Amino acid sequence: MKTGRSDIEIPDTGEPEATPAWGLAGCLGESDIRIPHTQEWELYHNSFSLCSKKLRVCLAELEIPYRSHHIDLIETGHYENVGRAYLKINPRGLLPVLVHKGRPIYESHDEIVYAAAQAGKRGRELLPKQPETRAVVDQWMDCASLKGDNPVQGSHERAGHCVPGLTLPLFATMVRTIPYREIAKGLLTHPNKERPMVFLALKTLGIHGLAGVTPFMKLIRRSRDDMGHHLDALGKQWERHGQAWITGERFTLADVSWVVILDRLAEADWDEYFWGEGRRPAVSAYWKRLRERPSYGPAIDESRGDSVRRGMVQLKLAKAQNRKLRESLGVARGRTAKS
Ligand SMILES: N[C@@H](CCC(=O)N[C@@H](CS)C(=O)NCC(=O)O)C(=O)O
Repeated sequence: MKTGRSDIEIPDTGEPEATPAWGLAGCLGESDIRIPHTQEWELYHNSFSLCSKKLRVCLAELEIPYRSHHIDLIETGHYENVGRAYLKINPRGLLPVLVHKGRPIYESHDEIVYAAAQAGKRGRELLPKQPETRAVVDQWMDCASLKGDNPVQGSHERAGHCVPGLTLPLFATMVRTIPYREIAKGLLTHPNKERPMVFLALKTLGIHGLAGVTPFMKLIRRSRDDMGHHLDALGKQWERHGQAWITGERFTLADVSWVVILDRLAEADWDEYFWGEGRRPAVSAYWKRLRERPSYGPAIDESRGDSVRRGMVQLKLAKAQNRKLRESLGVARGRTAKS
């Protein structure tokens, strides 16, 4: 598996071939897109992006080798995802995109199902056919997904939609060293201007200014409370079967979808709040098991770039120094999550 960077070079292929694609592309009328490729599987992804991590874990678990195209996001340096070259791969400027024999598959929850469906026996293990087990996989995969156009709406229904709000403090520390001119490029070219607007606001406010902005704080608190309910529900899975993984003894796509959620909570310094000091012991034990899987290191931990690591340190420091910030996030001493 190659995980290094690769600049995208997309030759002009003239008229696209009429080949159906999976995922949202079909709904958007982009189904004719064909991507020049040299390998059966290629992945356009970003080291920090939640949905990209899901694909890297999935492909590692399925033992599918792929050609890696690392695309920067503003959080990791600059808006490569809305540059001309990448918009030819995904006109919405979003990551990840899985390319199979030149066909792009969009939407990470569809991509992992597609990959498993192509992966023979190992694929059937990760995506069991047995209807009751499959229903459990679908339920937890869906809960961890980011669906629709508004990533911060629907946090009550899906843990995936709690993630952007809970990542705001980390975004604020990561964007600190990104020049304003890079964010301005996003304001000009991003298909969804709200996204660069949020980064502009976070850059201007800084982590210490975040606590004073009511709409941001409301979003964080709502995401935090909804995530708490999702984790409580997740913990109940182990009351049912007491085995290692979400559906029982087998690691499935449900676990692929959840390892990245728990990793982001840890990355954005929420792990102590949600499962520290004996809170949610089943979730805490599950998180430990997830980190022990051979896929976790290469697909997630070792791919974490310097910008993320720096942002994580800055965030802990800011919280240690700023009581108002801690109190606004609900993580001040004595105001921790319920057991
Ligand atoms: N529903 C999509 C969500 C894709 C998405 O929002 N990706 C984020 C990274 S996790 C992205 O590309 N953001 C780019 C930007 O906001 O500029 C999926 O599951 O693949």
